[in-house]
Amino acid sequence: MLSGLWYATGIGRRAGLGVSSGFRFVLLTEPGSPTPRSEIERELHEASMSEHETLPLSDFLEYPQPEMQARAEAFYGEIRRRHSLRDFSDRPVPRGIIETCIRAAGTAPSGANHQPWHFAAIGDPAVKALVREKAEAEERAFYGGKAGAEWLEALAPLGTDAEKPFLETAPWLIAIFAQRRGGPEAGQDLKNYYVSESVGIATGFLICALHHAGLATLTHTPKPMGFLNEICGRPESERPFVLLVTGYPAAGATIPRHATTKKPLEEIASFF
Ligand code: IYR
Repeated sequence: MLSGLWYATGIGRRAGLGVSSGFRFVLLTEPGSPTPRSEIERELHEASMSEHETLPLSDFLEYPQPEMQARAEAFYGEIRRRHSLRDFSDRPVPRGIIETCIRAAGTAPSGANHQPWHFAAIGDPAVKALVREKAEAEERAFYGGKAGAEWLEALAPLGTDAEKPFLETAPWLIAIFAQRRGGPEAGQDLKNYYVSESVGIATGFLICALHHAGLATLTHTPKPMGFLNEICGRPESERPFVLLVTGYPAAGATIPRHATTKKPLEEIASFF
């Protein structure tokens, strides 16, 4: 009989404290208690795990299996039409579309649900011009030799160079920042976990959301891109993760053939 345990949980409930408001168990055992401490601690752990609030899973949709297969194929058909684009049109894209796509990205799973990301959407032509200026300065050094021969050779089939006119032409640049510290609620300063993984997943969601909405994208990574902190007014504790360029393709836009060859299933997957 774990009287200490039940006493502690009883206090928590009476005081109306939930786990989310920082409830802590206090071990209240008499010296010489017949229950070993390790057992009490195990019970306390289990009790604290079951203290978290739950909701019924109410929005899962189940499909008959043939429909699942058809849906999987339809999505594959959709996503394989996404290509990294460098020839953007200056045709405007309403801010509301970008906002909704960012909301979609914000639903991504993250370490301890800390959502360690910030999306700075740049539509102001003067700010885009500044981003272009700073990015091209870094890229000139990169393509001028800083990258090293092997990297430049790997990039050759893409035909990229230090000129980044799309940074001004495209209607939106979304600078994505990874937050080392934060928390599940705004204004917190806790340690974040699996930051790169989380921000990578959210970026993937954003790319899919923009594509699904009918926009082209480019994951652009000027290196280094610390200048984005200054331009976007983000603190040093945030690391620029990627600059996502989005908008409509220019008339007659092309893509490098090299980027369209994808590894077959047999090469990228194994089943056990
Ligand atoms: N940051 C450069 C170089 C570049 C690097 C990789 I890896 C790419 O897949 C593409 C480009 C640039 O954006 O041009």
